[in-house]
Amino acid sequence: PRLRYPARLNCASVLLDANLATRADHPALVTPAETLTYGQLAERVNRIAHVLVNRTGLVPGNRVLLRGANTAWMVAAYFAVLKAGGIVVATMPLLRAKELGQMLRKARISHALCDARLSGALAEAEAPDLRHVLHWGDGELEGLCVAESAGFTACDTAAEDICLIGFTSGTTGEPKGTLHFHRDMLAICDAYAREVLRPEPADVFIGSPPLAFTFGLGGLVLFPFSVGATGVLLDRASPDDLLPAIARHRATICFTAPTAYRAMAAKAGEHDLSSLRKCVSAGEALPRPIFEAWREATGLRLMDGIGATEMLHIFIAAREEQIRPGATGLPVPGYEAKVVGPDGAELPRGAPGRLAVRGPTGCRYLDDPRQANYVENGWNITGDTYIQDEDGYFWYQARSDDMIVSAGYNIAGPEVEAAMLSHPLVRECGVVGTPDAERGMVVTAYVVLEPGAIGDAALVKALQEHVKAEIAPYKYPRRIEFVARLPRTETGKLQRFALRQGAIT
Ligand code: 3UK
Repeated sequence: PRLRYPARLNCASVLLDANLATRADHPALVTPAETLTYGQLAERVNRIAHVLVNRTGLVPGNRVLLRGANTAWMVAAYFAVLKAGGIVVATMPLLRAKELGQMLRKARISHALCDARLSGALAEAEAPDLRHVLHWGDGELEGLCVAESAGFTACDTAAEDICLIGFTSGTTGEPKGTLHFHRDMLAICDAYAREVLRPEPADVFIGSPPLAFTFGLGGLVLFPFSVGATGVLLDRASPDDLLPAIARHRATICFTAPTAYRAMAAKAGEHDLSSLRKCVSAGEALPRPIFEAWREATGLRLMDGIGATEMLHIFIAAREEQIRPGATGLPVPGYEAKVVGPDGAELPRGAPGRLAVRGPTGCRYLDDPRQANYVENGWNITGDTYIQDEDGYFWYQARSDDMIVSAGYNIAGPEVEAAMLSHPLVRECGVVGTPDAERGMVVTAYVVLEPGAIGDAALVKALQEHVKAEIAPYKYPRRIEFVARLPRTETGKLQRFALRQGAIT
């Protein structure tokens, strides 16, 4: 791919304004509340940018917190900040005052634009540098916009000016802010989207991830905009919301997490999903049974891809015709990946080790000593254990901290989960190691059953036998607990630390 960019560029101009010449009347965003063409969205962006500059004195480099659900105002605010040369700090809607305060202080945030429905937690957050807060949804920002002009000349930013601070959905410790450049926003479109996803201008993108999660930012906004296509934003995006929305909007490309595909596969027959042509799964490993269930339900091969907030978006994935079910895929063109040992030396094919990647995007933490843990000799160490096969495909094993060492064996929880999920009565499953006097750790499976199934001793036995028949018998879960639901983050990831601590209902 071409990943060389001019020394000065503003990603908002390149991704949004570039569509005005030929696609001004094409829908850019469709939401339950409104449809905005590229022309209409550009106007709203420009008015907000004027408000930021004229009313709040924003200067390039100021950091602006954005807080809202997936709406057109959120996207317009995002592009307004970028266009004015500010730095976006988008935050998850469910964050509370304490977490917002940590981010506001860490990134010394001076400005905030906030959906009025979510203003409470922001107002309570402790933030000495926060000087300007404006709300949309209650008429405040809307009113200020009316007085401003609809044209705004983009700030002449450098390609390597920071435009985004993405906070990681860290499970332990203080949240980490990852810094990304204007050119990084284009690089993920030119690498993953153009080379692997290959969208077209007529595509209609849909999905569940929040725009504050870079998976959602890319999949619902940057990728469609990079080809002048349409992004559908939903205010609620559970699997039960997503299914009818795909049918209603005739969506063609879907972005969500593996568990959502699993849930949707079970009900796919009740909806017209014939418009779909590509479905991307990321955020967590894609177990093969979910790949098969989705193929059976829709005829489509799920496109798995591993991404990370540190890397901005997906860096290992496969084009549909190259997919190997069960493998994550091949390095995205423009990226290199390898499996390394503790000393950083590449391991032979077939050996499990630490995943190392480098490419046009990479990890730069905002003022954080953990930078040295993530980047070693220019390679990003994502914290995942992988195997690379003879043909170059990468096979996910587990988060490196999640490998279970039981009686001397190394066991990857996700492999056991996939085996469990291929049993018809298992709806969801999380496998972790729990302490055991004799074996050090013992493989423990937390299981959500399909409705109507009864979690008794006979089923425990049947599930254990099922796993022993699917994978090496020593990996079978010696403990199985039936639970009503599994603890998940707002980005849909299983919270393994909560499972390990037994903090489940
Ligand atoms: C895990 C996967 C196996 C993996 C993300 C797409 O998930 C995203 O970013 P986060 O910072 O988490 C990163 C970590 O999540 N992971 C993600 N995808 C996969 N594991 N298979 C996968 N397909 O542990 C990784 O290190 O929340 C995903 C695009 C943008 C993103 N930020």
